[in-house]
Amino acid sequence: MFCYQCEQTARGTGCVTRGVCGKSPEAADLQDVLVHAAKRLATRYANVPAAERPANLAPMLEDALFVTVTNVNFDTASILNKIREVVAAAGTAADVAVEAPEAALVSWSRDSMIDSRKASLGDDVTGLQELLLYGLKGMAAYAHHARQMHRTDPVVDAFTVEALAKLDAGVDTVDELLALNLKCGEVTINVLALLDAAHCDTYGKPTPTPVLMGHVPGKAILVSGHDMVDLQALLEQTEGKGINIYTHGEMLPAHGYPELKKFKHLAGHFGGAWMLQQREFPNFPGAILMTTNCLMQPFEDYEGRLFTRNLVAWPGIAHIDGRDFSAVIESALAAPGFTDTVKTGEHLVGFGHDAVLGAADKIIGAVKAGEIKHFAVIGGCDGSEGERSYYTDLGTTIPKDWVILTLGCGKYRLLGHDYGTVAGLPRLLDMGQCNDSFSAVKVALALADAFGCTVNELPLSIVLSWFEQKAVCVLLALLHLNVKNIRIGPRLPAFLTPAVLKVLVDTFGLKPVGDVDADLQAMANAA
Ligand code: FSO
Ligand code: SF4
Repeated sequence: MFCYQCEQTARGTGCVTRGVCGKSPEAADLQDVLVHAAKRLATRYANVPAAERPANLAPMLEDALFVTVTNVNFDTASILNKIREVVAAAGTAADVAVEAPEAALVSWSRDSMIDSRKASLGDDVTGLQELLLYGLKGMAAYAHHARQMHRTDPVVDAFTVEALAKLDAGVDTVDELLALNLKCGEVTINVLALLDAAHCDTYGKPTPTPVLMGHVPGKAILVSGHDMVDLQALLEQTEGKGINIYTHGEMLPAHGYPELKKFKHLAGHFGGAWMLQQREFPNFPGAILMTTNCLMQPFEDYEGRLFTRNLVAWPGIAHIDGRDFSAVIESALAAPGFTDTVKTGEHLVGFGHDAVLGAADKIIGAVKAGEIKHFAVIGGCDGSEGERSYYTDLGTTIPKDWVILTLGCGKYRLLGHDYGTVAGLPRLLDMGQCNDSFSAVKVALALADAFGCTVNELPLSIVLSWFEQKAVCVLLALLHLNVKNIRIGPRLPAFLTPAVLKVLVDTFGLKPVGDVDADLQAMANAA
């Protein structure tokens, strides 16, 4: 195996024996075959007019890519099924045997491919090809969510086919690859807008809502991941059954949606970000449902109460096809449930673009009066490295007249601190999941409009914490919008070479996070 697609990659260079994430070499190699098959499938239809392509082409490509995103699917049997499906659809275009795609590993492996690509194309081109592939994976994950809510966009579907086919053809010029990466960012904005509209139309616009961080007595189900439709179905199926539903990780923002918070048994939130699950899940006395990433290797003390859904899978863990959650409910009823009440705090969610822009006059007035000096967007993914304390230190050091906008599971680095208020507004505004970075973009564009300037001229700094491929597509989206001086950390992507980084630094002022005080000073000076 060789994998360097996420931030926690081994030694900062690549996982070669087993993923730091727990991915086995067999699963890693099969994921590479799946990506390869997806590229071949895209090639088969690249020259077919969009209207004549099979209806299942775009969802099949999306799912194939989403399966290979970090912390989604670790199950070789499930990945093999996907390979067979994609290879069958690719027909003769695929050079992988339908009956035994494992055999493809003998002649085709990512190891040799990366090495031979590096040897023939150079590190820069290979790195840019990978950047595009990972951007596509992230975009596919969000497109999958939108599709679950029956929202699709032909531009997104067409770009997925076009970009995968280009990668299959070995697109090899730095300029073309940079353009394709920025195009991936542009199309990501379409996807984020689609998903935002799907969530807001279906569940109502998020409104500021305090969430109990803790639990109350009673049977319990914990829902993790990003899939609101799964959560809604579970809330409906558990109504009146004496089971409380708790959110975990990226499900926290669900409490802000009117059509979800109306369920009285959506009782609170349990735990911190994804990487704490092996420590926290043993203490959850109920069933646990992983709707999407981030899944870690399950421990014995909760694996019997753990369920995966949709594309998420771990060998031997019960998987739910469709949205009949009877097995999860039975498991919750059989488990002891909570016997006490614990309240570790309260967290305010629900500051989507509508809620923030609803206070636009107040915000603009406060900026003009000098009460609000700066906006800092601090968000993205969380992860387990100690260096991520940078984000906590940054959030708690930021001057009292700065407003902090946060989103994604990176927000957990900021929770547990009283940020107070500024100009009558909470200083920490939780905009939602990582996909709600669309809200941050909308707010930034609206502020720029109100002040008659560009986003880069606003007193606004963006500090991203990245971990997996969804963060890659969000970064590409911001670069497409020509947002400059984004700080990114805790480490730079292993697949970006110094030369490619130099292009990003020279063109966009992209910079790694550094020392908190020096970074704050630089942000203040840039405003
Ligand atoms: Fe986090 Fe995981 Fe939402 Fe990612 S839970 S790390 S960017 O999958 O998707 O923010
Ligand atoms: Fe390693 Fe990340 Fe790949 Fe897992 S996804 S194998 S941790 S680089």
